[in-house]
Amino acid sequence: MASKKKTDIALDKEQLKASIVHHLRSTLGTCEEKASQESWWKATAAAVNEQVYERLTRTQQTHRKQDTRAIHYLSAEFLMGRLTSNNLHNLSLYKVCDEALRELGLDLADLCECEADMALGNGGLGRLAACFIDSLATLNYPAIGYGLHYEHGLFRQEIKDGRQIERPDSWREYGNPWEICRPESVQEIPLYGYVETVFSEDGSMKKVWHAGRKIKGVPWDIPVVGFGGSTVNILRLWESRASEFFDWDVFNAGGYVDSQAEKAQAETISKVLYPNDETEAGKELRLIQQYFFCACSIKDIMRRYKRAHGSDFSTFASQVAIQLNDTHPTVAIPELMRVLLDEEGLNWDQAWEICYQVFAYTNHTLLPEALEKWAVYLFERVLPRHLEIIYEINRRFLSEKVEAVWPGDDAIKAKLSIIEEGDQRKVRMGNLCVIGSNKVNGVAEVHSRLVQEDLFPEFAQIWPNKFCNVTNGVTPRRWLLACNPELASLYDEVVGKEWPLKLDLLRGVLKMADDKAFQKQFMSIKRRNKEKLVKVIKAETGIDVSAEAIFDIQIKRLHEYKRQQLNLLHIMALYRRLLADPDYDMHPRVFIFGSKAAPGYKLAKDIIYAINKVAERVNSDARIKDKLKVVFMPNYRVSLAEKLIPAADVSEQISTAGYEASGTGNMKLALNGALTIGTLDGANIEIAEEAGEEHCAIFGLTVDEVKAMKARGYNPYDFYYGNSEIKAVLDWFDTDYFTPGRPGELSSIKRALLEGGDTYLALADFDSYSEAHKKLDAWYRDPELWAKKAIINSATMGKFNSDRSIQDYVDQIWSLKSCKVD
Ligand code: 26Q
Repeated sequence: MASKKKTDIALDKEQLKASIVHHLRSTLGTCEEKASQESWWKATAAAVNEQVYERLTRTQQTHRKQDTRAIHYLSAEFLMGRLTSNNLHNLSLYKVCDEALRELGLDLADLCECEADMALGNGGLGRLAACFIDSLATLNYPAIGYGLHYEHGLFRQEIKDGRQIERPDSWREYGNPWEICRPESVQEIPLYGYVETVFSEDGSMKKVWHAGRKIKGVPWDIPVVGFGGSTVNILRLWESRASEFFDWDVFNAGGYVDSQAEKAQAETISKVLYPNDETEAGKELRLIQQYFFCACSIKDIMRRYKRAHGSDFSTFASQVAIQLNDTHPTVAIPELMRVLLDEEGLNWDQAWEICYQVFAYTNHTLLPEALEKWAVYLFERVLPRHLEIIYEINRRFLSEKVEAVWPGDDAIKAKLSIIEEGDQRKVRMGNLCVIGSNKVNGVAEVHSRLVQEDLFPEFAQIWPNKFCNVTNGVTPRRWLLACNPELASLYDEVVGKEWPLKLDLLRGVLKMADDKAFQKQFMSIKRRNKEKLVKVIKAETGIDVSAEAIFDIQIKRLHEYKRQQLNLLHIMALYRRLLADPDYDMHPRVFIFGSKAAPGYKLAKDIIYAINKVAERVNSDARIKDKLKVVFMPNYRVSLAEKLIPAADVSEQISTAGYEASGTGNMKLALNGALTIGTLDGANIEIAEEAGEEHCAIFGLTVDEVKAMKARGYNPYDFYYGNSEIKAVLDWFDTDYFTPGRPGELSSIKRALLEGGDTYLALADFDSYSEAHKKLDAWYRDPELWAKKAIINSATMGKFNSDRSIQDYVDQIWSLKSCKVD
């Protein structure tokens, strides 16, 4: 700080102004007269960081002094988005900073726009991890997030002639003020090579892994500021570098160019995030990424433990909890075994007991193609010692656990084995996770039930108490307080300012749901949020939409099971109805999509193309008098979600029942006053329970009905020939109505729904979806009824605070103690 002494923790406007100007000059090397917005933003971040670092140091001192048990959250993805406004809010500095900057002639919201999103994740799973570390810090739990410091996050999406183009994301090209490099905590990670069995004179045997390569792991710490600001935890992301040792060897041998190639190879590991959100055929680089960040993290955990406890591992499991965010970090299990056995000299039983106590696993998907498997030959080449350890884990599991329950049953053994036999033998990471963890959880009630009953039924029979549920949540600080400031201050007035910590307090708003004046206030906030979005839509797409219309929003990754194609079919049906009957009675609607497709997922990209082509045709058709508009917002990401969600009237949550593990966008949208049109899937079920099913537009087959229909043998042609509207809409895809002069460009969608068998039952749910939309339309035309339902939805979302999820993890799985930092 420029003027006051460094340890001052509260900050007033004048101090903040002075600090920002000080950093503009001495950190950014510029001055008020010529500084760019970018420099002002970085100077502001630097001023805020003075507060952050002070609290970070205090947090670490407190945790070290009290030698607390901590949770280590391992995740290949952390979808953090922007940090500036979040950090200011969590430090209670947003308002002061806003005023300080205004007096300097600047606008805080504009400066926040300078920040690139930290898009180190694909979607739900990565964003969940980000909400969870926010909640952990807010609740003062000792916690650290571990992941990969990708140079390029999720690709930037451009839309060219209606098609998705992927461009590299370079979030830190011009520096990121929120990360701190920690060279003092670098790790060295072995890869490849072979395992030697060494016998010592006393007859004991030891395994020595002679690595073929070594990679350096450089940690970057992102401070995670809890709401209220007392605890600042860290997110530690590992960047891969060439190890100097190896470079030097090659270099001395005259291989300067080769050494550069080796360097490039090493740096490839953390170069880019895999953009697939459900599947990816076993790529070597992906396995190395996973091992790299897990091995760095385990070494880091070991170092910290040994600093406090030396080589006495008897308290390791009471100090360390490790959560595996899906199967992506599974290799941490055999890695911890390897370290305990080969490096610390524990015997198998001691090492296994520790591992089993330490690990827990969260499952995020039931899709069979999303369950990770690695070819045994690949594993053997990259991680030879780990494969040996996995074989031994498997041998003991099959001969002790499985044999005890199903003696002599080889079929069951084959099914539960970590190794899948066949032409190509594979390591099943899901099975390894379940066997090596003391708890396994799903992410919504129905999902957790299916994890036990359909995905891992035999494991649940062996260990009935291992399986549990933790319903997902979202941080209300980012997803209401920061993104919807007007609604946030309205709630401050009604229920007081504690709701960002105790979201259940919003139920206090229920008493106002029938109050006409309150309804007006609530809906005028929605209206202003919509007007802001109208401008964003115009700027990003050139499309004119009216805030009078219903804003109907589907924002999520593009996947057949999420059924954007069902939404599109319905839009086309509406369009057809409007063309057939110019007086067709409906309130004007704007359908808004935001979605990225995995680059190799052909049909998903075709659906994006179809949405854009239908949009072009509909938006320019004067005959329908602006009753229908379709908008595809390019490059959907956290910072765009923050603009879309507060402006939504309708939230599309239309996955085939049994396929969406939970969903979290559904929670954010309802919290901001959108009504859900949704299936009884994932957390939709719990949302409808909280809000009351009568305040949602629930439609479609249930989980059991989906199963029954599939068991009977679902035939999409029954719906094609049995429903003239479905037939007409599907046949439209074969014409050139939306792609003038180029018929057939959209036919792949029709094909997938008919010849392809309509795996996700879009046609089966079409009618009931269409009826649900009619219901919403009727509700909207009664403004008081709509306002009441919107208020009730928002006011009843308290359960979906990620603080509640974290408390559930603490109570059921982690048993942590909250640790107040003075
Ligand atoms: C796997 C192998 C190779 C490459 C990539 C992947 C991969 C990457 C990301 C597989 C899955 C994911 C992400 C899954 C995901 O986001 N699942 C979502 O998790 C949310 C949080 O629990 C749920 O709300 C969603 O329902 C679920 O779809």
